[in-house]
Amino acid sequence: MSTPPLQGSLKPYHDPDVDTVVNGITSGDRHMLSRAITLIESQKPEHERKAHEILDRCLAKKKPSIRIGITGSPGAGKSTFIESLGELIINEGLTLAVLAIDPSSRQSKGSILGDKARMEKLTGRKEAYIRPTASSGYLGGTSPKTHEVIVLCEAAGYDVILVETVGVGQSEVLVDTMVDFILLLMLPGSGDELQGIKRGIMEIADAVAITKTDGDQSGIAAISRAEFEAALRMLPLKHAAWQRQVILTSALTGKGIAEVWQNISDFFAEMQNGNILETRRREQLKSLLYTVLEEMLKKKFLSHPDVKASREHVEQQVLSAELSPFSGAKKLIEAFTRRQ
Ligand SMILES: Nc1nc2c(ncn2[C@@H]2O[C@H](COP(=O)(O)OP(=O)(O)O)[C@@H](O)[C@H]2O)c(=O)[nH]1
Ligand SMILES: [Mg+2]
Repeated sequence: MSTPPLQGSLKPYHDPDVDTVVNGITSGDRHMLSRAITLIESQKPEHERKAHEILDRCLAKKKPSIRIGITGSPGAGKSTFIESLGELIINEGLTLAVLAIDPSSRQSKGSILGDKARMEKLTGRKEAYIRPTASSGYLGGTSPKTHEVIVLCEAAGYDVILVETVGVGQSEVLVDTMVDFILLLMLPGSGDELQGIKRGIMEIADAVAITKTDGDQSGIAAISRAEFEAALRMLPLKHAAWQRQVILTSALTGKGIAEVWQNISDFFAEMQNGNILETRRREQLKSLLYTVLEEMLKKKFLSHPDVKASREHVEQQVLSAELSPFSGAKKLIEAFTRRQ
């Protein structure tokens, strides 16, 4: 005697199949979109498998979007700025997905200053979808998985995707392989940061917005603007056809927000000439392919039983100068390739 297939009737509710999720996403069901993103972010192999099936199906369905990265130090005003820019974008009749940095996450360096980062105004709008990014193991709120989340949001039909990230080394390089336009937010009076780490971030920025230029910050903001303009002139152009602007803004008063949006619109108009955007997106995909491949290989390598077994011993040999780091690495590679 066989038992009736009870499981089949329960499954769709608890664990929707790939078809249900994909159809949900493309018909604008936010709940399905959120579920798919959770699967993408999961470390469990069975979730990963399903996530990639969903993702591959969504790739064919994604619609063209404007992808914008918003980067800057914690407290620079990114979340507040996104809320202000986001409202403007929605009022233009566009829909918006925000991949935000979770303010409660210390690892992704969310602002400790504020719950403003929760973006209450945007959260209440049906045209906006806000998702805090889980960036396990990554600084700055961006990981290679962010790209996958972007693809899902595009399949869901969002016109504009805003990615909030903290400018720290690896994260801004990574975000540059995922978005079309990077807006760097800087506080007034932060011109002295130009010498150090911020230089690298300046190089990948397509525009700089000086934030919080309200109240008594106006004087110092003008000086900052001149400093940033001078610094940008020293850098090679990122795109031959694009001169970066420095814009004074305040999310509090709304100053400069329309100017930023105009600048972004001009950029897209310029980049659509001669297919620059399309060519760049292809290069980005290639670069991402190798980033992900590197990650996968590393994971596979470090979890290989023979590598695991000899790793500590080789490490000791290197530390006691019995082996050079080069020979040590070679020995581990040999352990890895001996038995696949
Ligand atoms: N005066 C002023 N304060 C702002 C402005 N934008 C943000 N802030 C404040 O700066 C703090 C950090 O902002 P937040 O958006 O969380 O920064 P994030 O860490 O870069 O996302 C909060 O206390 C905000 O209220 C602005 O335009 N003017
Ligand atoms: Mg924030």
